[in-house]
Amino acid sequence: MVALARKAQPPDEEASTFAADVLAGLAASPKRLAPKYFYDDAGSLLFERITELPEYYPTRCELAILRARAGDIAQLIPAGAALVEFGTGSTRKARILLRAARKLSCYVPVDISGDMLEREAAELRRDFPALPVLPVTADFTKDFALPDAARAAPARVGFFPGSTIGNFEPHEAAGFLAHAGRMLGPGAQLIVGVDLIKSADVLKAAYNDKAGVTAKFNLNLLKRINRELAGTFKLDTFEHHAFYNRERSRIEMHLASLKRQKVKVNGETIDFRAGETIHTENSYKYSVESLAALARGVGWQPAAAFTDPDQYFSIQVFRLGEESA
Ligand code: AVI
Repeated sequence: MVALARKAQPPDEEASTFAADVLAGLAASPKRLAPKYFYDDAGSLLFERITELPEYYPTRCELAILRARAGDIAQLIPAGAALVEFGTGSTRKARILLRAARKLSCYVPVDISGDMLEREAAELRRDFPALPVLPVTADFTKDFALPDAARAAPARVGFFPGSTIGNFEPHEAAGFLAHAGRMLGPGAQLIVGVDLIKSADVLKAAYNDKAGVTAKFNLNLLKRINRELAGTFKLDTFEHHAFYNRERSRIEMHLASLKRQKVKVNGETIDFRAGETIHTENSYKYSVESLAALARGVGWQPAAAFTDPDQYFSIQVFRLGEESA
């Protein structure tokens, strides 16, 4: 599903980047692994299961906002604009916008996973026969070439749902927003789905589900290292930890070693103290204002913000350029 900042590179290079990143992360203090590595095939399926969990509200809330407010969002989109989705996994959310915004000139889903993109594009073409669907296989965090039709459109509107922005460090999130502005160009808009700051109990429950799917998702990273990098992690000696760091407005996910132990990865030995953790993910939560401040800092002006009745999640629309008086 989410292809967080993965590299568009040949499989061999991708494998050696994974190996180098894992070894560097496990040699660091504190130990860390990048969340982009969660999403192998098994991890992507586990994430899909997470989105259906009763405790995991973000996907449900975002879909509800999109369904309720697609007409309002569509009204903000200039006629003839190209819709560019950054990191499209499934097109489920885009479809809601596409149904409401009938005057788009084309839809450009961008993702690292070309196979999935082509499958989704074929289905979309069947369901929206009048809409040119122009997939681009690329790492959406890096520069990529937009199709001619999107470049020729009177404006480009970015779509970045799923609170994927929350998995970036704030400086990376600002960097991504600036990059999106450069890619989309003058007159652009950006529609961003962002999880909101809320009660720690609701947040903690969402990342510590009773069925243990999030724990499996987290531990799957060690399984992946065992499989792809000759790792010797014993999964029953590591435990999923997820907690809310209030000062930094983020859920942190860690894998804690239940004992002192040595683990091998690609022939290198890594020592763990009992209780030592590998930090695997941050999921930052924003307020409407704090995201707007970040976006303003790199040239975007807030145009609208939509939330669900509980104010759990938001869809925020930004425009490039001067703030209107
Ligand atoms: C993809 N991303 C927005 C999810 C999140 O909530 O930060 C990933 C996730 N991690 C644990 N559960 C879901």
